[in-house]
This record gives sequence, C-alpha cells and structure tokens, in this order.
Amino acid sequence: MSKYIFDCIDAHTCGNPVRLILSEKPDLKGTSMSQKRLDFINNFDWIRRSLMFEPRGHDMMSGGMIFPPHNPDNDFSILFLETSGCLPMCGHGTIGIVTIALEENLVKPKVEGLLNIEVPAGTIVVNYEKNGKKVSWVEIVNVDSYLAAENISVMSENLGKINFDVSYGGNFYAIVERQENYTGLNDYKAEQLISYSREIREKINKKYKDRFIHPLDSSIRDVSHILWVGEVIDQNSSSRNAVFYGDKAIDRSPCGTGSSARMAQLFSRNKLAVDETFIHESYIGSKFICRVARETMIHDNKGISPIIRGWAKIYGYNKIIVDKTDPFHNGFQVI
Ligand code: PYC
Repeated sequence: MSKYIFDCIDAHTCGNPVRLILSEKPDLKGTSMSQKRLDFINNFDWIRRSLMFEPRGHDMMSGGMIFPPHNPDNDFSILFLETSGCLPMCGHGTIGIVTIALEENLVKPKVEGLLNIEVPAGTIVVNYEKNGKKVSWVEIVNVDSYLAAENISVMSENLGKINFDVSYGGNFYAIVERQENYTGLNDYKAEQLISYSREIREKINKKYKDRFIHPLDSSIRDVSHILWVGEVIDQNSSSRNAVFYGDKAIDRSPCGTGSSARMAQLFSRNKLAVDETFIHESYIGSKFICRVARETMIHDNKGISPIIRGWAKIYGYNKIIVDKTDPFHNGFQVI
C-alpha cells in the first residue's frame, strides 16, 4: 500500500504536545509492552518518523498508541512515540493520552477514577478526576525511580567541566544543577541549552558507556534526557527545569519522568520527604504537583515511588496522510 491515513487526536499537556494515533496501528509481536516497543522500533519506526517529524509534526512532537492490556486485570497499554524515539515511559504523554481516551470514550475504566496501565517501563497506576465530560487532572503513580550516579562529569566544549547526577524516572536523566560553568536557567536561551545538551549527552554516553542500564530491563539504557535545574518563576514552586529530549526539544511541560528522576535525586539527599509536596515548574512556567508515595527498592538500588499530577487539553482532530510517493513521507528534522 502506498497511502496510509492516520486518524489522530491532538492535545497538549501543560503546553507539550500529545498526538494519540487511533488507526493504522501495527500488529506488534511480544507478550509485554517492553517487547512490543522493541518490535515497533525494529519494524514500524517509519510510522513514528512520519507522524512526529516535520512536515506532519515538529521538533517537540510526541504521542502514542493505545493497545489492549496483556494482563486482563489492567485497563490498557500505551506505546509512546516521540521525536526522541519510543520512550520506555512518558509522563506528559500519559496525562495527555489518558485525558483524550476518557473524554473521547475510547476506554472504559474497570473502576471509575482509577486506571492500571501497562507501559514499556512497567505498570503504572493512574487516578483522575472528571468534571462532567472533562478530565480536570490526571495523577500518575509512576514506575519506581532511583538515583543511579552522583557527581560525575564531562568536559563540554561550550561550557567547560559540567558536573551532574544521573537519575532514573522512566528514562535516564543527567541532572545539571547550578555550578561554576552553568549559572542557572535565566542566563541561557533555549537554543543554547539545546545545543549544549546534544553535546553533553553524546559525551556522557561515550564516557559512561554501559553504565546506565535498568537492573530489571536491559532494553532501558543510556542517558536520553538532560534536566537543567533553574530558578522558579512562581515563588510557591519547589523547583524549575528545562528538560532536553530528542535532538531539538525543550519540554514545555514539567516532564513526568524528569520530575520522578529529580524527586529520586532529592529524596536520596534527604531534601525531600515521603508525602511532601514538590511543585515542579516547566521552562514556560506550567506546573506538575508531585510527591513521593513511599521508599522502594529497584533490585539493589534504594528508590522511590513517585506521584505526578497534571492536566491536558484536546485541541484538534487530525486525519494525517502518509503517501509513500511523497519524498518527505518519512519526515525530516532541521538541526
Ligand atoms: O513527561 O516524561 C515526560 C517526558 C519525557 C519527554 C518529554 N516529556
């Protein structure tokens, strides 16, 4: 077939895009979302590139597809598709997809107000509140998160020596706090952070090759995201970030997996307690309300069960044509 028509619903979570793809879903092989994610990457990645990159998407585009659960006790499964690849977990993506699925009656929760959802990184529990037909908020009990490395460094050609921690919150994050060669978010433009992040990420994954591998799923590996810590806009917030993902994106939402990674870091330093509210601000000032549910163990690593709450809004119904005779059917990115 040379022409595919994808029915999509577009939304944003606290400013960051979420495109839920409803039709033309591939028949994925595997008995878990982790296995199906690998099957998608190996055999169907053209769908992601076509629908996420220009001209049908853009540098920040992200989204996903809903599939039936593998365990009948769960409600459904999500495969995440982003310009950054097929993420093991995406917090803003989950908030957006759950909001779309509930408002558009695409799923019927087994228990009103509660969803158990399989994602490649594990099973997450989601609570939500509705006001009439609209979803007011979505709260995720994310996959267990942990601090994987403290105070390691790379040499940046742009900035000089940069110290950072690596923390897992569904993806591995390098967390860069204020220091001699990084003086805080307000001192840099987004485009500078993007190009510094690309350079630093490459250096981290070269210097610390095979160091960051999830102890329970070796397909989750390497630092994919850089979280730059910054000054808050609203003095009631706890912290702010600019999260870099893909090759050209700064998350417009406060980033669910980034917030989980940051809480795991702060918890391990005794700077955050169980049940303490952590208000995380995004680069544009939107907020997730977060907290640590409890302390956990991830294999040999002490970690946390993080909770993230945010909101999403639907803004469009989108029928997207991918015609294989279009020279740009596979999408492109300008760097
Ligand atoms: O919310 O987890 C998240 C996320 C990952 C990349 C962009 N947003």
